[in-house]
Amino acid sequence: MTSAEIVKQYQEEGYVVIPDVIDEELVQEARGHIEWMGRKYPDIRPEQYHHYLIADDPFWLRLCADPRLMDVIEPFIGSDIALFGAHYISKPARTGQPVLWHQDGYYWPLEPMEVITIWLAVDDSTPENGCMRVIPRTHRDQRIFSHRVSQDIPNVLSSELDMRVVDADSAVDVVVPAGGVSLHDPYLIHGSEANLSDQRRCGLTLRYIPTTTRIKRENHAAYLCRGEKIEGINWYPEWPKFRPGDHHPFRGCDRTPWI
Ligand SMILES: O=C(O)CCC(=O)C(=O)O
Repeated sequence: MTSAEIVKQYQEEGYVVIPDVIDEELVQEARGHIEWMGRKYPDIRPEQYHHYLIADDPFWLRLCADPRLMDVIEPFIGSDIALFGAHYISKPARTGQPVLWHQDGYYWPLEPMEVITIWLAVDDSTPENGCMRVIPRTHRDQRIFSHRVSQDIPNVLSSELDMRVVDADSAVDVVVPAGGVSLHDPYLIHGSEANLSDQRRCGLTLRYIPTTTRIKRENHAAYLCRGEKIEGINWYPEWPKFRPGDHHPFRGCDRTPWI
């Protein structure tokens, strides 16, 4: 697919899949990172490795700022790019929790809602192990529907979209091979099933904003991944230094810059 075709499909359907974005070695490093996180945070479910944990995690930041990911999103949001959110949703085999239907924009204090998600497949993501499912074209009205707290079954977000607006029969599976990505729009209705298979399904969902988008949440860290930040808009803490023994080791961790 050409870059123009990727943009067109994203604009028309609300999502697009791009296989083969990062190399196998980086995928392996990300898998090692997930295992390392499991040891470091034994009390956190692996579907819940959230953005706040990135502040002291050089490998995670290095992964999020990978130039191949930046090249994918630059046609959408321009060349001044900040990371606003990072969340590994690693669904263990057999017990992986579902993500109920939702729209990301419902959760985000962004002004304007100019943001794009890259969902990076750390494992092959298939219908069997609980790949993402989307309802194409539901982003078109740029409208956020009501959501409610939902804890009847264990689920990653503990909330869901008002079911009256979900036509689950029109949902499609977003199959992404490891190392590939899918992109989706903040207004698109999407979710994923539980993982009852024997294969883990790990994905890293990354939210990027142009540096002109304001995060209206106090002390929410943004990380500049390409280009320039704007004074007075958002808080950019310093990136952590790699410390052997404290951090997950990776290619280039003893150099600056890492990539
Ligand atoms: O990883 C999943 O199953 C769901 C991901 C998702 O909802 C998102 O990236 O916005």
